[in-house]
Amino acid sequence: MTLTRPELETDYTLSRSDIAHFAEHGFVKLKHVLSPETIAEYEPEITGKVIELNTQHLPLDERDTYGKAFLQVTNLWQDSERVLEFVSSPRLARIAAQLLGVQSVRLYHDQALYKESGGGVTPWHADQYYWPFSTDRCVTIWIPLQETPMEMGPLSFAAGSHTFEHGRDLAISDESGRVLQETLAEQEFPEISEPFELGEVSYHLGWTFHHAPPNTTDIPRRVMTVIYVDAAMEISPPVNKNQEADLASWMPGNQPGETISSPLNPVLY
Ligand SMILES: O=C(O)CCC(=O)C(=O)O
Repeated sequence: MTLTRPELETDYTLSRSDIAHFAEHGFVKLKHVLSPETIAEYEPEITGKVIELNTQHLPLDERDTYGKAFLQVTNLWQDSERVLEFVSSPRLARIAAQLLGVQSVRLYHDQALYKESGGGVTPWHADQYYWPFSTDRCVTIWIPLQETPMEMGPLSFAAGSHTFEHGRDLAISDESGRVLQETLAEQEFPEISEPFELGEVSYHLGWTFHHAPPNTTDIPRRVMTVIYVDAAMEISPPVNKNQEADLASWMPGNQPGETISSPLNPVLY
């Protein structure tokens, strides 16, 4: 495929300290991964697809906490060649493979997470609660499509919490927010809550606890995410209804015990 922006294909130089930071803290923030030009080229297509495919039409004050946190639109790549270009970027996938320390990564799925103006907190949680995977080698890239100051709700992390097992059974909810706020503070995991520059992205492991503040600005917080898994990942038996739903939606035709191989999970690097 020929990309409109060659930047999506070229290598990003990850330093040893970036890789060490990710291993130690379960996440890393990286500046200048995408240029303002690349973001400007893909943001309108991603935003257009979010508007077209969004199914959440309730006013904010009639939604639950999860519903207030963001508009969530998944696998945009299936609806847009342009989004497919962005999501299948070798530059972004190679960073994922290097951070995970694996030879090759597959796409698990993508999702746009748009925190509307007035949108609420994203409660504390770990993503892998939702995913039936046999190892922890899975990672999300969080890509803000604008500069993201604190008031807009940047993603924030409990540094080092990827090895902490308490609370891994909690879905995103008021309860996960309350319980984890208390437990993570007791454990003294430092909370890293900082703005994102334009072009800065984060990568976090499936078990790293994270949350985000509300968006108190009058501009929507536009974010694209891509989830990568070790290409050799074996599917584990689902341990909750959400994992059953994820297996059916994101790995159609695959069964527990198999290595991921569905048509929705191409190798990206
Ligand atoms: O964008 C957000 O507010 C939450 C994002 C998140 O939880 C994730 O990307 O795993």
